[in-house]
Amino acid sequence: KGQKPCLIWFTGLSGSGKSTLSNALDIELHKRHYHTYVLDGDNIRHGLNKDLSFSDSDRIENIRRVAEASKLLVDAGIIVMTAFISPFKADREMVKALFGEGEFTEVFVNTPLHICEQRDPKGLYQKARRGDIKNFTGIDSPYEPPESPDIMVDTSNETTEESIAKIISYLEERKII
Ligand code: GGZ
Repeated sequence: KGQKPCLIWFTGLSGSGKSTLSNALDIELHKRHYHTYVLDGDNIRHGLNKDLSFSDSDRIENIRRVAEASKLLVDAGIIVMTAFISPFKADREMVKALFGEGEFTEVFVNTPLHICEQRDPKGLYQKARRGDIKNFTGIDSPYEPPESPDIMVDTSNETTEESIAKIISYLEERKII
């Protein structure tokens, strides 16, 4: 199968839809017989990175390790998708710099904060508003939006299928898939 191993990096707030989209894209690419893997909080923050908190410096280290792990998987020939808030522009640029031309695609999941906060599937925003959780992204910890993402989606005004179609067209146009 003519697959170009690469990294598809989702960035956005908690509750923006990064995990949903990366998992839906994973299913779509599997159907097309590509070898893929998704890295997200569930398989990274509970394992490799379980020693890390949500301080600025630990978020930086979280993203650095995710980038290095992604690089190994891409070297092994896999299409990797990652779903981390990755709030800092400098860290996302560091990730991009680890990869060659055309090997890195940044997807900005630009769902507005008020929608993420309404969804609040784990009740974390409510806890953050009450002060029960400190350094919560969008509440008392910054999110630096990408200025020129390769792809921008907003799960509050498009369906998962529409967002996935956008990403698939981009990958096809660039001959990544
Ligand atoms: C942001 C937090 C925090 C704080 C716990 N700030 O919606 P979720 O629950 O499942 O996704 C969030 C996840 C964010 O981890 P990342 O590794 O993606 O963050 S970063 O890229 O900034 O390192 C949220 C949960 O962890 N969570 N505390 N204080 N999100």
